[in-house]
Amino acid sequence: MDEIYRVVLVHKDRYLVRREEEERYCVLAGSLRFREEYPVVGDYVEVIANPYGDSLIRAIRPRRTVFSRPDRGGHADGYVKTVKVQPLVANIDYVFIITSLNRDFSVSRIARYAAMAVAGGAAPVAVLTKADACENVAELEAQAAALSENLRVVSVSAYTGFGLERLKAYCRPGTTIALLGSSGAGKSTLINTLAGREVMRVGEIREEDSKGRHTTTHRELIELDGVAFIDTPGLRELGVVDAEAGIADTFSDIAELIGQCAFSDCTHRTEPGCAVRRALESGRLAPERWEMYARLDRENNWSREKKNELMVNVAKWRKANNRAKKNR
Ligand SMILES: Nc1nc2c(ncn2[C@@H]2O[C@H](COP(=O)(O)OP(=O)(O)OP(=O)(O)O)[C@@H](O)[C@H]2O)c(=O)[nH]1
Ligand SMILES: [Mg+2]
Ligand SMILES: [Zn+2]
Repeated sequence: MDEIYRVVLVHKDRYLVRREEEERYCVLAGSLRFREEYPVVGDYVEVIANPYGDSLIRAIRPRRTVFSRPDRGGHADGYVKTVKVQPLVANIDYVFIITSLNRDFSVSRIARYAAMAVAGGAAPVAVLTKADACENVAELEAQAAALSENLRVVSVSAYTGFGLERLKAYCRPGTTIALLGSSGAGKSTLINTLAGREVMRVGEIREEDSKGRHTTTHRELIELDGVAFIDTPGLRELGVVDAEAGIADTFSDIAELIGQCAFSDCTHRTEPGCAVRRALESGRLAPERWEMYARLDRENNWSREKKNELMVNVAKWRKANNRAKKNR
């Protein structure tokens, strides 16, 4: 009989899975490997238990939500051949976008995470950390809140406990919360604070640029009082892919304007009846905001093209492979 477990940690090709208190290590069934279907932390999987060694993951349950990123195969912008969609965590309710209230604070970065969270079906919450070390918390909080009417914003300090009560409103039993953001933003510290003990290792940040040193190296699911938290290693940068809905939801005001343009394929440059231009000229839409949107939109389109190239390549390969088989 197959049992349903949840993936809590991935170690190369071994998976630590948990069901209630019971944990076991698993490997993937050949059929999954063949189809290149790899479980991620947060996935529910069907397991054939083996009392003598590694158990077997036979199938991945359909994902309710997912947080993904574009994988550019390690290439720099100009050299990217193809973009793949890489799921990082699955079946999450909230994405806590962990951003420190220091030099590392960036609204456009929050926008990327928010767009990708919504794109995968999860609700984004901007969690602004280290409020104790910041003199203009209210100002930065207002900047983050102005990003999107669909984004919730909470400032916290793990040191003083400031804001933690507001954060606990999201931590209902049965909820899964992924903590994502740059290295050194305080993801692991926050989990430790919520746990009231050290469950995750915490690292120092460099004074000169407020950046962290990638202390957390694996994505890991930790359960605290029925709430599943997924700690993740800091991401250097987050691209966008398949994010149309997420971008439109984050910039709902701009999506609405675009819907009012006279031409459905308006490029918002010189066309008559462009609602975006009108809003920019009247000052109703700030140019920085438009630029932030436009950059994400361009990047998302670029990812889509690169992704399609990948599909074309796979199709070509299949065709060639079939031809070779026939000729054999
Ligand atoms: N002043 C202040 N510092 C904090 C707070 N929370 C975390 N820090 C510090 O920030 C540094 C980085 O914290 P971590 O929790 O390791 O950061 P992380 O996001 O898990 O980093 P990675 O695991 O590398 O992705 C540590 O030196 C923490 O002590 C806070 O609320 N206030
Ligand atoms: Mg960490
Ligand atoms: Zn227009």
